[in-house]
This record gives sequence, structure tokens and C-alpha cells, in this order.
Amino acid sequence: MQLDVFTLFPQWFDWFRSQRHVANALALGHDLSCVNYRDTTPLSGGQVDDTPFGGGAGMVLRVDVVEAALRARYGVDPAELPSQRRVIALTPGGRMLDDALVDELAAERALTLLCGRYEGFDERIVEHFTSDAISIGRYVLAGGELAAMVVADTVLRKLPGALGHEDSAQEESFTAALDGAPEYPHYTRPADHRGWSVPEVLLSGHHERVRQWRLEQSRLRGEQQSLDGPAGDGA
Ligand code: 6GU
Repeated sequence: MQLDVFTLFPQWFDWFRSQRHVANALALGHDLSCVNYRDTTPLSGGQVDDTPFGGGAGMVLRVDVVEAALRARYGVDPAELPSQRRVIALTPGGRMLDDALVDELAAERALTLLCGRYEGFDERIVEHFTSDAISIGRYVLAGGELAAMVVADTVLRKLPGALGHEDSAQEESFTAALDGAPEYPHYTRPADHRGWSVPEVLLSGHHERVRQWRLEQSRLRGEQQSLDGPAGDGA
């Protein structure tokens, strides 16, 4: 997987790259590169954003700036890119990220993630240069960088070998193995702490009963989440 992140804050990703599952994925031959919009801006003084037409607060990332950055990186007209590769704008108005979308992205050979700042993107960037717009939840971040890290984190940990333990991403929260429900509770030693004891079934050594109990717990948690109300997709 080739992950390219376009951002004004490439140094934020230094920390991210050092996280173990990310480092594992990179050691396996995957790549995470950052491109700074500022390095190729056609504007003087390193300018990358501007005030919104029609007025209003904040600054908007300029379409000419993003075009120059994409053109420099890929050597083609960025308007042709969406038909060649997955180019994703991180924006609160985008498609909500969930496990199914992560699986879809993890199957790609390459992903381009565009981070907006301030009030976000000039809409022409999203319209002409991207194949997708993705949001990570119904709240507003100061910029797309944290969302890009969430996307990169969730995608990279799905790649074979990234987690060290091959089953880890198979039967976990929101996967088909659990019918899309959250994961069941886990316990480890001590079996009793201050009288808080581990459910008996987990100590029984009875694999089929353990399996049934876990499925039931997962299902109950899914029900509880539905009662808690919509977490973005209205489910
Ligand atoms: Cl992708 N970007 C920003 N700025 N805020 C968000 C988001 C993305 N997803 C949820 N909130």
C-alpha cells in the first residue's frame, strides 16, 4: 500500500509513523509519505489559503495550490487522477468512515489523503480532484490531519502482518464475524480483583460455551449502542 498524505503539517506524522503497527506495516514494504502543500504553492510567501468568497470566518485551502501539489507529485493533470487512483478529501461533510469502508480502502494499492485546514477546501478541489470525501464523525476537527491518521491507522492495521498476530483483525468490533456488532468484553489475570471476578464461563475451558457467550455479549453491546442513538450514520 502506498499512502500519500497531503498536509500543511507533515511533522505531525513523524509520531504516527513510529507507532508499532504503523512501523510494522512500513517494514513490510508499505509506504506512508507526506507532501506539504506549501512546498509547491504557486503563490508568493508560501500562501496556501484565502478568504471565502461571500464572506464569513476562516480561511479556505486554494484549488490552484492543491492542483500544483498533486501535479508535482503525480506528473499528470490532477483532474485525471480520480479515474486512476483513490484520492480522498478528509472533510466533516464526507462519507462516514466505518469498518466496511476501511476494508474497501485496505484493498486499494494506493491511497491519496488530502487534509484541509481552517474552514476546509475550496469545493472545486473535492469536485474535480478527488474520488471520495470521508468524515470520521459528526464533530469538527481543526483540520483533516487527525482524520487522515485515523484512516491510515484503521487501514494499515488491516494489512497482513501489521498486527503481529494474524487473527487480531478478524474477529473484532464491527467485523462480519461479529455481525457488525462491537467486540465482546475481555478479561485477563487476576481472575479475582477486589471481589470483581471474571465470568465463570471464560475459566471453564469450554470453547463452544465461550464462543456462544462472546457472541451474545457482542450482540448485547450492539443493542445498547443502538439505544444510545445514532453515531453519525443514523443506524
Ligand atoms: Cl475528515 N475533517 C475535519 N476537519 N473535521 C472532521 C472530520 C474531518 N471528520 C469529522 N470531523
